[in-house]
Amino acid sequence: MLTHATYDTSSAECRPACAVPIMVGQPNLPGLEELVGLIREVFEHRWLSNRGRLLRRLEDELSRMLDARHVIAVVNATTAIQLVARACGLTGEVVVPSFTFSATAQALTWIGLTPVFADIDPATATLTAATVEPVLSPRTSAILAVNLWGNVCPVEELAALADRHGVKLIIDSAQALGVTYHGRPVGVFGSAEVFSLHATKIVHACEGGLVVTNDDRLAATVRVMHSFGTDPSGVVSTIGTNAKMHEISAAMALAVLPSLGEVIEDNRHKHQLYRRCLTGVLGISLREPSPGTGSNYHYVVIEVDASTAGVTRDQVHEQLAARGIYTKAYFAPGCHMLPPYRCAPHLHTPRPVPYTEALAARVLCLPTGPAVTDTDVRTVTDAIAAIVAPVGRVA
Ligand code: T4K
Repeated sequence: MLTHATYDTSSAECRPACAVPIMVGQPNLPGLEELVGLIREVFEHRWLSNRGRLLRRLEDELSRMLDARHVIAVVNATTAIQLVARACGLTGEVVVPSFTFSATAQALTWIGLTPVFADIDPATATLTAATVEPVLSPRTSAILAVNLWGNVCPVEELAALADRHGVKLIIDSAQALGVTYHGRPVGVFGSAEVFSLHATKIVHACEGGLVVTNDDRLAATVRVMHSFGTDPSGVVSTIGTNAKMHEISAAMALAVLPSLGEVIEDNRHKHQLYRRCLTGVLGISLREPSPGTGSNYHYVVIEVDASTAGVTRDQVHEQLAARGIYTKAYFAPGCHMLPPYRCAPHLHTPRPVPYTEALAARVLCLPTGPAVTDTDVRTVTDAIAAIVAPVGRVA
């Protein structure tokens, strides 16, 4: 079974397939000059943190882009989830997909909430009302849905379900910046959405996160909580934490942000190229965005059908790595199988999650983004075809 373990690429042995490692998750780097220009501003103003001008500029630009009343830039998406959970006053259980990055669940456990895992719709890899309803209980205070790989979950039916049961709907859009849902930018669905600006994300601040909401009260509470519980008059009016984003991170995000549209177009092009090059490779299918989603194409996800391909997903992953091509099984195993949760299925997994388990055994994320060339895409797909051989391709 694959884990979320990292690897040391400095010692990676590169086989003839590629001279330089081709890696999933390589950051979208801005022009150095743009970044230096922004950092120069930071130096000129001698203002490094605590709502500096670059941070305010970043929040304003994102708020316009997402058509959202409030964008609060914070240290990372994990903390953003915790801030929203605290500001919403969540208690007891929160329903989450098992099929997500472990941070979604860990963020809750770390603040004393109990993640309860629901299964996903295998077509979209997101929660639906039908998968959530069976695990709702009198202790449920929220549904935390995830827009995985930028696939937007069915927000209307989840919001209706949440309303019927008197619980909150919060959305983990860590992977979904730049995504639209029926033409509208994601960001303002549910009570709040959170985004990640981690280095591996389409827009990043090295490390960073966003809370986005149209709810004035919720935004005000998150703002107070993210800065030691200090209200606008300077009084510590509640218990908070320190989740402030600093100016150098804001500079990085501001330098990366202008390229977002171009990067999405380029990602779309690479997704199409992957589709063309993988057509006819037996047992390999490329996942497409879910209906209604205007994807950022930041995650190129294939499924390996071992019975047809003759190799398992883990074998494809390992054999690609042996050729200097680094992929990730986002997300295997499902969170319900991670040791902290596996040991207490009565608390976390009241119902089986068969679609999660099936998908977690098949998926593999392939390299894409500005650091990956068209030639790299062909190198990756040729390698996959060779691994799947001897049957390999059909005409
Ligand atoms: N919710 C969801 C649905 C998420 O996907 C995430 C984060 C969160 C919540 C929490 O967001 P944050 O609190 O992080 O803001 C990476 C990221 O660390 C993580 O942010 C991200 N999701 C997750 C999907 O991917 P790993 O464990 O896969 O990272 P790692 O070190 O194995 O790197 C992934 C690939 O990127 C490798 O091929 C190496 C490459 N890489 C990485 C970094 C950091 C680079 O080439 N350069 C770099 O600087 O978690």
